[in-house]
Amino acid sequence: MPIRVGRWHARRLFVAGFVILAVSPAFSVAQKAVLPPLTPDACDAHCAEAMSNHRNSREELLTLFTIAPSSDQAASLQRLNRFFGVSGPGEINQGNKEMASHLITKQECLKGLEGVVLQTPEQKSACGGAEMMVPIFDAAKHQSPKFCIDIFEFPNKPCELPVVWSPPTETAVICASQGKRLCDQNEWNLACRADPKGGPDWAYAYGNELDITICNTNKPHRRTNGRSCNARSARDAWNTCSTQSEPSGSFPKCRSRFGVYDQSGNVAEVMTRRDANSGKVSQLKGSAWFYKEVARAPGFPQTKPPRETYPDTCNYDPRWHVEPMSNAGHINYHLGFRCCKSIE
Ligand SMILES: [Ca+2]
Repeated sequence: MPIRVGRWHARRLFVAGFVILAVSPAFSVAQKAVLPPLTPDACDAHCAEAMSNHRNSREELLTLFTIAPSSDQAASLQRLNRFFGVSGPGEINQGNKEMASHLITKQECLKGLEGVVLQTPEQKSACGGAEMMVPIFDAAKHQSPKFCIDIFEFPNKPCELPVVWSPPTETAVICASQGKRLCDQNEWNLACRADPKGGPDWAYAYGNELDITICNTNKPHRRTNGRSCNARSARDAWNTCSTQSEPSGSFPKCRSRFGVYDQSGNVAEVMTRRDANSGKVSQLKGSAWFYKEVARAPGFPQTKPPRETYPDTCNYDPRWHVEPMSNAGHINYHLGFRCCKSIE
C-alpha cells in the first residue's frame, strides 16, 4: 500500500516526537566546541571547494539519483518534488548550507577511492543489476544472499554528501522509487559485523576495537556565528546546528568487510525494526560525525556523574524516536538513511 505523507504531516510529527527528542543521547551532549564560524570571509579556497559539493536547490538535489524504471515515473517524481528542497527542515537536503561545514572535497574523496573495487560484476548481478549495492549473507551459516544493501548513505553515490532531514515515511517512499526499500535493522547489522569469508563477527564494521578516527566520528559540534547547536525544535536546529557530514566514502577504512561505507559516523541512519507489539517501526542507529562527544566502548565504566554515552557497535540496539512506520516523522540535521533490496 502506498505510503502517503505530506510535508505538513512530517513537520507535525516532528513536534510529536519532540518529547522523545529531549532524552536522545544525540541531543543531550554538552556543546563545548569552539571552532571559527563558517562565513564567506572565513572560507578559504579549499573550504569553498568542499562546500561546493553541497547542493543549493531542489533541482540540484534531484540530479543525485534516478527513479527506477519499475516505478511509476511521473507519480514518483511528483512526490519526490514535494520531499526535497533547501528552504528549511521540512524538506530533505544536505543540511542548512548557511550552517553546514564540510572539510573534504569531492576530488579528495575520489582520490581516496582510487583503485578500490566498490562493486564487482558478480555483486551487481546478484543485486539485479543495481549500481552500488552488495549482496549480504551469513557465510558462517552457509546462508545464500537474501538481500543487498547500498554501499553508501543515500543518494548512494561515491563522494556525494548524504541527505539529512528525511522522515522515515518519506525515506521509505524514496527507497521504493529506487526499486528498493528501507533496510531492516537485522540486515544492516549483518552487513556491518559479518565476514563474507565466514570469519568471526566484528564488533564494529572496521574491527573489534573502538577507534573514532577511522570514520567521520571525531568532530565536536561546531559553533556557528557564535552560537551553539540548539535542537529544541526542528526550526532551531535548522538555524543553529551545523551538518558536518563529509562526502560518502571519504574515510577509506570506514568500510565493512562486505564493502559498505560509513555505517559508523557521517550521518546516522533510518532503518526499520519488527516490534512484537507495534509491528513495523522506525529504528534510528549508527553514529554521526559528533560521536566523539558521546562515545563509549562496550563495558567501559560510566562516567561520574553519568552522562549520556552509548556504544556504536554494529549490533547496538538503541530505541530513539521509535514510531510506527505508517506514521514516522522524526527528522534532524544529522539523520539520513540507506536502502536495501530483497533478492528475488
Ligand atoms: Ca552512517
